[in-house]
Amino acid sequence: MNDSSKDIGLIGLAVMGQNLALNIADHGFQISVFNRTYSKTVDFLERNPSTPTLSGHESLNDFVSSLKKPCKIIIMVQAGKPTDLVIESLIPLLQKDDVIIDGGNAKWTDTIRRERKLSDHGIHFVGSGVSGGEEGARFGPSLMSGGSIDAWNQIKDIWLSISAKVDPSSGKPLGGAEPGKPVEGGVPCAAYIGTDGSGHYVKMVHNGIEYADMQMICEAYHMLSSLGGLSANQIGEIFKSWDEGILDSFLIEITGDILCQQDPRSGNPFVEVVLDAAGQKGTGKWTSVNALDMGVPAPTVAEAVFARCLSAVKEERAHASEILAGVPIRSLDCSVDHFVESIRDALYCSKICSYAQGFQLMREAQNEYSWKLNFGEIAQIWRGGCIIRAAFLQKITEAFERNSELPNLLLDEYFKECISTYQGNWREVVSLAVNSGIPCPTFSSALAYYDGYRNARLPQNLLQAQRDYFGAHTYERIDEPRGTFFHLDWLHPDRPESRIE
Ligand code: NBP
Repeated sequence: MNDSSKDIGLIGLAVMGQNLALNIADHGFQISVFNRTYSKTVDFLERNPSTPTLSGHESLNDFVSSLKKPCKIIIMVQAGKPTDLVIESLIPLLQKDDVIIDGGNAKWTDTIRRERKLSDHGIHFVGSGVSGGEEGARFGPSLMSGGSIDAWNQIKDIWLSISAKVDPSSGKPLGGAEPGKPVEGGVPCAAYIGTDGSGHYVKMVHNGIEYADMQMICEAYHMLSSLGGLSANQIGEIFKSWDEGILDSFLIEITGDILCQQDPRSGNPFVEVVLDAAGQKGTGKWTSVNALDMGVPAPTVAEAVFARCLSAVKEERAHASEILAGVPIRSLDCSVDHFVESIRDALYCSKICSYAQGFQLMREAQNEYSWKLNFGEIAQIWRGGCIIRAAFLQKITEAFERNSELPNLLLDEYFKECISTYQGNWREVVSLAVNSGIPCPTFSSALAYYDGYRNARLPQNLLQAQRDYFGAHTYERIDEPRGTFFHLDWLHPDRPESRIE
């Protein structure tokens, strides 16, 4: 029925699109859906007969005609070329002030390009990061939207309704939603991030931080197992207890469940039958490449990406393991309880550093792209729905409430105190791992970042001298104003240096 009565349309009925459509319908909005392969639309509608607010169309024309004006259309298809193809097919059917929302994992630079192109047609474009995977899409994702404020105002009611919610006083996620029974009340985990690609940029940094969080957890598991001699089940119980404290988070919670799971086939711990070769879809790499492009130190995210790459060359590693020597595993010179506590402290300190890097990256990006980001609010909307949801994010919101211009999270009073208290254990854990030949790339890179950031003088004085020696790249002096450059004639180093204007 093409009566132009639907509140919103959605294109792309794979897992994310289907779940988001049901979530929107649950909240009482009338929604039309469209999929390139029509049989999937039919199948989807047949599986959800008791959702009266949902309808589907075989032709794109009929789909667009079914929407209230100005039309609002969410695209949930593969990022990249498929997204461009869908946008191209929509342009002739849309009118001025209509809104296209891309909920896929688009690269922020693509979103900037698409927004510019569509604005030439008078069509609004919102690049909205959707976090939380399938479950988030179904029961409440975290939504990070970038685009014009006019476009945001058009979609705001729907976005705030369908997003995850957190308790306003504790900041804890309000969960427990069931199909057809959305969570009532709470603070929505959806916000207007800024113009053009800002929403997708923030979603990308979120994913980069997620890579680091996951790798840190793996390193903790590796050390508890190899150095602590603990079984998967014992480590699972430790993670469950950690979920009650400062590390309280979705990833810690699911790690506890995973480690306590038995393999139904062999009866062994499930985690031990899973091959140690990680995959990746690219957002961690984008974050790291962008950090390198902008010259922002985000080594912990990059190490997490490289750790996946190193894991992926499984056969090569197996071969090398028969050739390359290591060192014996050291035995603990403390109680297992103290060791477990030290790993927890090291994990927390490393996590603080990787978030500090992520927020520094966003700070630099806002200058690069003239965005105005609200960092406290970004941490707040990550509290629910997201894979990285964690109690710890409330501390980040509070840090930016104390000082919205905070240059680095490490300088906030709370985080400064945490690291000051826990760093002894962090250093012990890293040194024990290094001395036992156990790789801990994110724990150790976070520690190097911390030590680098807190040192007023680093050895790059020598590096600048080397650069001047072989390439006449010049150097600044500690006894001259910044921005004044010199070069020494290294063939005649006794001659006075030249000042480079
Ligand atoms: P996929 O990324 O697997 O995309 C499949 C959908 O794209 C299908 O509906 C397919 O239609 C449609 N599609 C393709 Br492919 N090419 C198309 C084209 N040229 N024209 C129209 N439709 C086309 O689906 P997903 O896993 O649901 O993810 C959707 C988006 O959400 C992606 O950008 C993804 O990165 C993002 N995302 C995913 C997750 C997650 O946990 N999976 C989380 C957050 C964000 P067809 O049925 O005709 O083939």
